[in-house]
Amino acid sequence: MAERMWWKEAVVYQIYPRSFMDSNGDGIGDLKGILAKLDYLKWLGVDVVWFSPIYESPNNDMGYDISDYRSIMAQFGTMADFDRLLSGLHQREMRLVMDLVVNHTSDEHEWFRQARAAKDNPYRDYYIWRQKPNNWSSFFGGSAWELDEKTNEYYLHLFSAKQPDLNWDNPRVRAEIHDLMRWWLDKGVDGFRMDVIGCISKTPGLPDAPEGGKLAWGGAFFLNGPRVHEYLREMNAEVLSHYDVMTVGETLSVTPKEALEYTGFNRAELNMVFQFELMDIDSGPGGKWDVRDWQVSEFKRICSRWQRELYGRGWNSLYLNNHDQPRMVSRFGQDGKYRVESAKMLATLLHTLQGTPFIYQGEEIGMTNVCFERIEDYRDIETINWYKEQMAQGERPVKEIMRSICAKSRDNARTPMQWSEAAHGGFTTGIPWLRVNPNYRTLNVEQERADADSVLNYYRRLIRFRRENPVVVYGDYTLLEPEDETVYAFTRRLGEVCLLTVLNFTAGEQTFASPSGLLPDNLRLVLCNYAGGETSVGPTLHLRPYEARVYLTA
Ligand code: TEU
Ligand code: CA
Repeated sequence: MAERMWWKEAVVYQIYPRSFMDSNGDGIGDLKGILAKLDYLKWLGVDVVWFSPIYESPNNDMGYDISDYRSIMAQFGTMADFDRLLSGLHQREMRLVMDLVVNHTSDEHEWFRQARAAKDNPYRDYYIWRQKPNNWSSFFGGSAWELDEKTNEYYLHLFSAKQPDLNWDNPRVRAEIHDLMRWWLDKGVDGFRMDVIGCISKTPGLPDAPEGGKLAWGGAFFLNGPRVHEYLREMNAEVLSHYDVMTVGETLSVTPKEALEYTGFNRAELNMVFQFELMDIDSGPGGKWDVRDWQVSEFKRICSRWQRELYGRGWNSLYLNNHDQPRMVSRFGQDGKYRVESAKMLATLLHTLQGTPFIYQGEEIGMTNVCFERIEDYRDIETINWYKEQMAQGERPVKEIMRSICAKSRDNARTPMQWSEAAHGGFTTGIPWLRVNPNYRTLNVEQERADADSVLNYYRRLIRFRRENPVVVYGDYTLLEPEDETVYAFTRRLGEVCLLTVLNFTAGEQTFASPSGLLPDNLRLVLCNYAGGETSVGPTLHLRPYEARVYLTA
């Protein structure tokens, strides 16, 4: 059994502060709003809360463009509000993980203001400058280079032009980052989620991407780059190892083998990373907007590879959605007739795989994608840029463009939290910065709290179940029937204890031939998203649409 650690046993809840709870009617979620909901989080049973960025920011990318790492965004509140929030969490025995966005800053950060002022400014080398851009495209469309008129050179921005990349090869930059991390840790925060941390080391010389025309994807030269592990080991030695914290790195396009280089128990880098293989399952060759069908066997293959390859050597993070992804129930389940059943089925997967589960706000009530009809209703820079680019190219009908946006826009996840059937879901008394999903009247926290069979109360049960059964945290993993295209079934074992999860991934009834010979005969049903099912494991299981069952040795 792996060494016991609090962050392995924890369930994490991600808050997107802008959309969680507005306390003063300006339509923007804030820290006082979160403070008012701490008892809700405690009631739900989560152990750790992660805040998407709350630092001072011009909000070009909704807080992922930071202009001051040591102050709170005025729209969200004050440092005093933050201190109250941190102690409120700690009093309730919950911990706080902050978002650390240090691949880039805002162009309004003091370092960049200085850097762009003159070529010989001492901050110039905090960023990455070239007389001529290379051919890399940015994540948010267009070139990854912007001409800065004053000094007539280009700076690198892997994201928007208002997010210049920091130069991690400069030891002064690294020291500054270590300092600001210590500053938050000394305040008492319990760890960091590290934004695109796999992008911090760029290949020297910044070579052109070989294929493609004028602009091309340069990922090979900055994803898991040459010095990334050196920088993380240094960060660990300088900062992290001096505190009892958890860390999770966002690493685009990592394989399990690469993930072990970040999270291996003997590596002294990070505790876990977010992988994207599962998130890419419905993306075609044209990237995320090129939506394609996916197969249950493929879904199982991806999950199982991560389960097997990290077991005993590193640690998995588990997530099915976040602030950048569509709502899991709309994407992997069904948000119509079987919304409740399929949300619970996916929740069962999230809470019984090996790894630390991350719940994204609203997931626990089964919130769905939104699909605004008009582009004007979207706020996300990635969505808006892509829309403009597509319209300018004029190759795709607008209907088709909007269909992709409906399926994949990040705003699907960012519509305000649905607390009650009051106007705007009880999120604000004013006009929300992003429209609330119109289904809030029948889909909200208040209703689900009162309903014993709700998605919300099912999440509570799952969280408690995980806490009470170490096999869920530390047990090994075996996939059953890999080729079955309808059912995902697996076992977890720890010593004599065996857990069996069986999930129907379809809207039809299915039968599942259980390899009963391979299973202990004292398995008893402990969790199910339907009432009145088979309580023991016979040779054939009859599953209702999106049925989820968990059995445990008696
Ligand atoms: O996301 C990294 C990232 O690559 C995403 O932009 C992703 O490609 C896209 O959202 C898929 O739709 C992180 C943050 O989570 C995201 O919110 C930020 O916009 C981005 O970094 C820049 O900081
Ligand atoms: Ca507010």
